[in-house]
Amino acid sequence: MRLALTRAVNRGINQCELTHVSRQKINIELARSQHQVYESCLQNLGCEILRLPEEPDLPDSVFVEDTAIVLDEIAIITRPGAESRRPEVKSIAKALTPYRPTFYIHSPGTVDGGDVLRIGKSLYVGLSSRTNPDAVKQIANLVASHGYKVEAVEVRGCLHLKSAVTLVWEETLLLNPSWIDPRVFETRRVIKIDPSEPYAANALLVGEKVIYPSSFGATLDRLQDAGIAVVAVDVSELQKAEGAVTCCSLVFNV
Ligand code: CIR
Repeated sequence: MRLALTRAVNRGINQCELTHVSRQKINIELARSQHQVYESCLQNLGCEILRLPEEPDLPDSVFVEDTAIVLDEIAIITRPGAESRRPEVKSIAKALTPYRPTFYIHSPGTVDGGDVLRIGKSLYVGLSSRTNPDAVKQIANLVASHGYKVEAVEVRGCLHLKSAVTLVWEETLLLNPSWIDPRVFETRRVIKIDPSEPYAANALLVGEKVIYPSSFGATLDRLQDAGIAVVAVDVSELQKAEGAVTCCSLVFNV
């Protein structure tokens, strides 16, 4: 069975962290209904939803991806780069414990799950404003015995590695070349985002389809032209919080 761990949109999301986008008012009701449609898409793609209750005091807590790295063998509970987000991990660790042995990233390491891209047995970890080399070392130690190769990747211009590149099919990446050097992934097929849509590289591959923001029409056309099956969702309100489609779930097999 495939499980998608999510968390309800927080009523204080207007106080969320912002790094590269300027603050715009988020309509909470609309954000909630968009989030529900996103969950329905996950369900339609075969996921059972495990939705955690709202965390009223944690504005960014809908973005569960940043709190854990869930592999087939273990779960690594992160130490998010933004201090305001660190309390988010407690309930996530509790929710993951029945499914995986859990391990923690310790100070001075910081890492957001949005910076970790898994491709088979390779973990690419973005060095961003949220993720530091100490955390990369800790991750490498935790996964070494499970056969993973860990590679640190310089991230520039955007929040997370997965703002710049995501997997949209086997060996196929969707990538913004202004933010990430495609040569890091030289053996793989690369689809470049449309340059008019810099935030368009974040897609969520679930099984054989990709959940993708409907706002990036030009890149969506590129994906479809490349033979990628796309399920488009409107996540405009979550985008105002600098979130997108990978960040609102942790998808794993149980
Ligand atoms: C933050 O700055 O942490 C949140 N406002 C957005 C996090 C988005 N996370 C992600 O893309 N993995």
